[in-house]
Amino acid sequence: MICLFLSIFAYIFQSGWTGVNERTFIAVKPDGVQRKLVGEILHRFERKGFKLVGLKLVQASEELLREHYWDLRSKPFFTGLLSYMSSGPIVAMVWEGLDVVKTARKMMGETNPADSLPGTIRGDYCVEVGRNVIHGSDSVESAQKEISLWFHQNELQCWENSANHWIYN
Ligand code: DAT
Ligand code: MG
Repeated sequence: MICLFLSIFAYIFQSGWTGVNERTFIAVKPDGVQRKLVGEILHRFERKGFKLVGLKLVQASEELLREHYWDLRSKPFFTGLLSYMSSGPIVAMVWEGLDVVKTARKMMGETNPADSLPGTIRGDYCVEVGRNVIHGSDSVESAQKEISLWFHQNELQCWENSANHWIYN
């Protein structure tokens, strides 16, 4: 019930989610799906203690990808980025938890896998910037925009995590 109320509040006032209810948009890119990294990536976020609230396998349209990467439209790699991102299915996810946006970025590593530390997803599973297997929102504001771009409100689940008492004090 509280979850439903927060959901309606966040939707109407576009206030986003804060504290333990912060949300981020994570996507396993087509190379991550092809290379069978979906389970491993899900596993890392689950084990960390974040809560999964949305999950789907999608073939992204060019229109959606253009909007998703609109800030990068003037970059020389933009066209290549769109064709890479539309080259196969993507696993789109929404994860929830305290500081999830910043923490997910740390778990992912740097944009260029060569700069990513071992132990991060990009540090462990990829080599080139143009095939860096995962996307994660870079701020709470972009998370809000990306979640509403990739998911309908009714695709996000409100559920009580029975492990919450063991994750938050
Ligand atoms: P991030 O995905 O870490 O948020 P970004 O938003 O700057 O990085 O760029 C989006 C994606 O664009 C990135 O994951 C891979 C691609 N990209 C970025 N810089 C690139 C480059 N110099 N050459 C090729 N692709 C690049
Ligand atoms: Mg980015």
